[in-house]
Amino acid sequence: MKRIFSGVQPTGHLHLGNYLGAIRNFVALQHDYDAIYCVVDLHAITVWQDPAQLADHTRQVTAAYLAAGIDPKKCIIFNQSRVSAHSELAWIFNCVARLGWLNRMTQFKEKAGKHREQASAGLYVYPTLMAADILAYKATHVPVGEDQKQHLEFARNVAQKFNFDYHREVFPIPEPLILGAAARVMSLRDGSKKMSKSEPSDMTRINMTDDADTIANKIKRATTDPDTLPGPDVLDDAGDLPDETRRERPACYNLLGIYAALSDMSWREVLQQFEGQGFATFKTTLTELAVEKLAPIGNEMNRLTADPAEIDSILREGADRAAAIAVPVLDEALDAVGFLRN
Ligand code: AQP
Repeated sequence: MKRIFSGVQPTGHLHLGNYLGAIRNFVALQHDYDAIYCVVDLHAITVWQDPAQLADHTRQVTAAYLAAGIDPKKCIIFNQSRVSAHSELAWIFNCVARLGWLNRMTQFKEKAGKHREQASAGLYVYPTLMAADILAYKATHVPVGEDQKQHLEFARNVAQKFNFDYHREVFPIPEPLILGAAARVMSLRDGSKKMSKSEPSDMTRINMTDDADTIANKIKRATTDPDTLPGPDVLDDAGDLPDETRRERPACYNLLGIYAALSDMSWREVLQQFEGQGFATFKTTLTELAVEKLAPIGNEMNRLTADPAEIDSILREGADRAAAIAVPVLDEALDAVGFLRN
């Protein structure tokens, strides 16, 4: 049986990047895999989260999963903190993983920034918790974008070392599921920064729950440059956009990339369609498409979160189903380590 595990952190307003880079893929994968989709609230608190908002953000991620089309009967949807096997296994993995492995993690360096001494210890050991998330379910595959490849490699190393150290094949080695050229959506105000939930300015992102007027206003005010839109001659022989070309006009290619992802068109088709046009016309067409694709999802998210009883019951039931898989796996690990348990 092929099983995937993936998650989204409840750290703020979900945006177009979360949808195109993650949630939309989750919807597609549920048909081919035994899928477990988690709202990773333990990961979220590696950076300060306001307790008054954490529950609402957790419900918002759940609402996004459901509104985008994830079927809670087919998949398991739950919030991580309810299944304590994640934390218990993570502690064991803290003792299996080596400091040298953690020191190499680029995401810690990026997120901790210049104030490394002030970062939480949780942020530093984030990869061991992620390894526990995946391995507690013996997931065979993990959908990963570029930014998570290193963490998956870490989880594979943890699984291998645990099996070796304790002389038992408890954990299968999970494989990455590379999702084609995943859209990396950048900030609307700065094409060199990724669109992000925790960025203070709301104008940098299109939220999944933004209404049509808000989407139109944000796209209208999105940063552009003075040139007209490029044609397909900027692509390489394989039809891809070279990184150095993207860096020359990051805001322009970000908007075109969003259009390509939302319309399911190739770069070539999009560039052919808009070659030589000004940004004003293109932005109007992009707004229409974004509203068409996002409004039904946003409306359903608003309906679900207005009365959270349905969400709460899906999360409760999902946690029971998740624990039914994770607890026996944790037991195997505890036995392998040699803890006295009877
Ligand atoms: N801008 C993005 N473009 C494409 N994919 C993105 N993802 C996030 N931002 C973009 C994907 O969304 C999933 C969930 O991410 P996460 O909640 O684990 O946190 P993140 O990657 O750190 O996302 P954010 O939105 O930037 O949150 P904050 O601000 O809290 O750090 C992942 O699959 C991610 O690749």
